[in-house]
Amino acid sequence: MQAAAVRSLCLSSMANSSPRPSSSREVDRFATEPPGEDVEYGFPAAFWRAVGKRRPPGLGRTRAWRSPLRGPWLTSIFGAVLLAMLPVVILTGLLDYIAYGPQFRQAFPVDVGWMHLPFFDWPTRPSWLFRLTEGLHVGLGLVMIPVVLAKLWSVVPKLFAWPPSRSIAQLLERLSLLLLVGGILFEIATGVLNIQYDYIFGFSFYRAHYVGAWVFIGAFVSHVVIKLPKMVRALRSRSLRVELRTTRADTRPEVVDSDLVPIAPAPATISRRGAIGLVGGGALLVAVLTAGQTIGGFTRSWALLLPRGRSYGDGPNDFQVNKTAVAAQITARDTGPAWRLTLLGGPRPVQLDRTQLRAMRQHAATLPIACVEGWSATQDWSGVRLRDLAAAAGVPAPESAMVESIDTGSFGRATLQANQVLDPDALLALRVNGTDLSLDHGFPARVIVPALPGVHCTKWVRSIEFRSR
Ligand SMILES: Nc1nc2c(c(=O)[nH]1)N[C@H]1C(S)=C(S)[C@@H](COP(=O)(O)O)O[C@H]1N2
Ligand SMILES: [Mo]
Repeated sequence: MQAAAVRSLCLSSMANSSPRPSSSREVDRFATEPPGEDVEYGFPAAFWRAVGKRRPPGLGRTRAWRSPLRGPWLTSIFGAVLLAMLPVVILTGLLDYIAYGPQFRQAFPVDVGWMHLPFFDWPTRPSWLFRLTEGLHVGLGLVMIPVVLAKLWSVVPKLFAWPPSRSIAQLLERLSLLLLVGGILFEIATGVLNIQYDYIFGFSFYRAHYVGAWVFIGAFVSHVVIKLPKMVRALRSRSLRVELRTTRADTRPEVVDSDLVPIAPAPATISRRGAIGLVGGGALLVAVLTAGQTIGGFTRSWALLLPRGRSYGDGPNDFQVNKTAVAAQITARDTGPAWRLTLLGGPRPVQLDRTQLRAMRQHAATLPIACVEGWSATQDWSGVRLRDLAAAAGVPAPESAMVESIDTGSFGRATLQANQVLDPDALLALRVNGTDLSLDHGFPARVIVPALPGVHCTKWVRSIEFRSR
């Protein structure tokens, strides 16, 4: 059985003409380790050598994988693309955490102990800042999936290397690969499930995604430090321009000594440019099916991969609803004529009904709602400035403001920073696109603040407490 496999490998390699395995000891030639004693082992050498000699069946034959495309150059192409994308995904992810206001213990996860980041007040300008950081995080995170899969495909033989390592340093490096690969797959899986609203896991998404991110970041940084010189060398070993002109018929294995390069390559079923095109096309397809959720307009209907590519509402209120009034158990009684807005924090509470709010100075602003799940939608809002409400409450220069909703669910309250209350476009919105807010969009009143994460744009506001500290 095995002999037959070896024979067919030899035949196909002869058909391919290079490299030609020697007639003797073919089986050993596929092994990662040459059989001789010339292999270098680190401390304790005797141990590593003994491990190397006890090769379990099926392992250690990395070079028996037959795709002629596998090699350090192709792996490095995918690696370089990821090296460009991942820092953006990581940085925007960490920025999103800060945007949530960890100083008020309202960033998710709430309590990360020593793993928290230095806080700063999230700016309100430009108003599309959170739309950009969140859109990049979710969008690039999705677009990179085909590249991640291609990169893993390109190095999969290494998974079967034997001995698993030849020194303690190499063992640590390989363990870090476990965290690297496990980390990225975990972050992708939890991220995708979250934007699909699919909380099938029995743990907190936020905690898992955050802790997983740090595990991944650590492994990623060490991987880059270790592999960067190798990657640069590999990228220089072939010309991308030439590769993009090479047809399938002319596709040959890389001519370098590497675990990844097959000894007995099969004929190419796709050229390198074809493989790069396939992965690039896959990434582009994901981009097209995703970007609409934040670009909007006619592209929104292309966001097929995302459940909130759909819109809910009528006329001017026809844009995404995150949580409907029904889901939040908001009743007509809560929001009817008996509704009052209570302003707290001043000498005495102030109560306003909707007619009184409409009689105050109205301000209009075109601002996005940008949800952590990646979608965003820009609308024309109008209502009362939060700073006018602060003044009406008797706290003209608040340090923060706690907004509470009739909705007592987990997104039913949010604390705003001083700059988020005092920004001239920071609103308690009463109307959108020239008409009253619909119940689903937060009637009678909701918060809309430039660059504020969507989750803090509280709907069905009941009270605002302006705090002097
Ligand atoms: N009271 C309340 N306000 C809320 C929410 C909620 O669940 N309850 N969801 C928030 C989230 S996560 C987002 S993204 C925005 C979405 O606003 P929209 O449904 O009007 O599009 O509302 C925010 N305001
Ligand atoms: Mo959201």
